[in-house]
Amino acid sequence: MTSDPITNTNAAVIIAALRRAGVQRLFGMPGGGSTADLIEAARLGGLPFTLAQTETGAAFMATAQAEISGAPGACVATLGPGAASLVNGVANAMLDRVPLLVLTDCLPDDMRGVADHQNLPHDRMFASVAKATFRAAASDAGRVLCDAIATATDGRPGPVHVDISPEVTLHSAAPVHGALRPGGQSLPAEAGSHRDGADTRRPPPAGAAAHRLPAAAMERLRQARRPLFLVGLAARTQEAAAALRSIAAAHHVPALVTYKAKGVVPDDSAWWAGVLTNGALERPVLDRADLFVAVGFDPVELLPRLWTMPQPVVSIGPWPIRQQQVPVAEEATGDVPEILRAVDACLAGRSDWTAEEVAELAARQRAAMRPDGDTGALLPHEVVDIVAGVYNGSRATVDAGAHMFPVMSLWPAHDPCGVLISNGLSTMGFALPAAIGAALADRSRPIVAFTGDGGLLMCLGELQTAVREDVPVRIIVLDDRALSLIRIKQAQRGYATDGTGLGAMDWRAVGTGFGLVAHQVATAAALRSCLVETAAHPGPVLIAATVSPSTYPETLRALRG
Ligand SMILES: Cc1ncc(C[n+]2csc(CCOP(=O)(O)OP(=O)(O)O)c2C)c(N)n1
Repeated sequence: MTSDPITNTNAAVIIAALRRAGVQRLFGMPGGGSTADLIEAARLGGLPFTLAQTETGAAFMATAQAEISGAPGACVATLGPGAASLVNGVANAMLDRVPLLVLTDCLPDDMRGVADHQNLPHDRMFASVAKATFRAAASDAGRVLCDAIATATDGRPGPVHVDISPEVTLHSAAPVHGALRPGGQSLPAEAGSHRDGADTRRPPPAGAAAHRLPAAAMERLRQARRPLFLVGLAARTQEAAAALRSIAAAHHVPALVTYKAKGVVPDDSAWWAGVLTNGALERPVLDRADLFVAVGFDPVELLPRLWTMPQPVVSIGPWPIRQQQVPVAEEATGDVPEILRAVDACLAGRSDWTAEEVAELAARQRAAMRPDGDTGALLPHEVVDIVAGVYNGSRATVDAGAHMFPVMSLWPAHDPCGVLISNGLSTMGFALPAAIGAALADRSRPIVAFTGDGGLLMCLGELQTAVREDVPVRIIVLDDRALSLIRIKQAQRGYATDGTGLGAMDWRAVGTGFGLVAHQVATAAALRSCLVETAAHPGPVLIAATVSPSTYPETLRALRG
């Protein structure tokens, strides 16, 4: 005898499987079918649910939680339009290597191939942006969920889609027998196959031979006089960060960090040598190295340009990097901190790098991100410096656009995942929902969301989510009334600026209309005092800083050449 219609159904089993996998919260936009069953089962099963205003916003929120927790995220959407609206969020998880369970409603078996209304081929739709796509059956929903979770987390992490019809969610639960089958069952033909040859093998167990550095790599490390760490997204664990910091200090090995690896080696470390994008700004650092030790490095984070550096690359990561862009001389795959212990043992004493030299190289890069601009106007890098002065130590999220350049070079990150950014996909509309997802996982300190005005307009409805959930998010809008990054590219080609002007917005009215504490400022002094005044506010705050984009072209030139 059950006390409600959901207990002992597949919906409850699915929610229990998500909780066992470490999912902390479910995000989504429901439809009437299986999503309603899942939300009810989540309520009864102790998994909180947060309504987002778009499906992609829900995926970004879940992704942010997954990035900072290390456990998978999960989101739900209805069939047809809901699934279609999820695609950008799923693509982001794919290219940013984030384990994400994507659960969509679908037509029941007897209506597939019969009804056209809202009926899209979800499996083919998600095949290009997910590691795999599954369809749960009434008899094995629990098992399919376990398979989906294993596929999302095995090897190189990524999103996995599962179609679940209401006849499945409401069916009584079948017991789940047997072991998990990674990458397994019901991958419908090509839909479940891996789009780009992503390797889903589990890393070998600790201590296995594959954890040891190849002999040739050991020899290179022994010989290197100027080794340089290239730290990437898969090094974002406390253990890897601790190992890297200790080797850097003991052997004088500087580190370039990718956007997603900001904080693994903190910006205020003596061995922080800059940000790696495959652009021009970090080139003087690369040029002085004689060996690159890539740690958790995934070239998905690089600008799509040829890698022109002649030095050998030794790559260390939790999964093999399959790519053509950066030639890798030797590769060690497995437990990163353990492999780093072997690196530590190979490196001979202190390198030829000096702390003064690294400090000077880093200072030059920071100076290039603070060029002169319109006199009297508030400049983007001033905004970053002023916000950092008040929120130093906070986590930040960053959107795509020209404002991203000063933020990524100047924001002081202290911890792995201290900065969340969509870098593999580089999508707009990420910073606000990601900040909400992160704040829901950790309310202990405010989180700063840096966004352009264009990027915020793409996800404006999530201001309502921030208010409803009462999260301590500080939304800093770098308001330049334009899609500046694209406008610069128009100017470079001698084009007019059609299609990149946004016009003025009354951001204070927009923010207060949604129920936020909101301010619009145009000077450094006003920004500083408004940040200080609102710092203790427990809920969301929006501060639009009217900035001059006059520094962006020079910043972009310095960064990318
Ligand atoms: C979803 C999406 N659409 C389009 C783009 C291309 N794009 C990159 S930056 C940018 C302009 C961003 O404008 P804004 O948010 O105002 O930031 P700004 O460049 O002005 O700092 C555009 C359109 C993108 N990255 N993502």
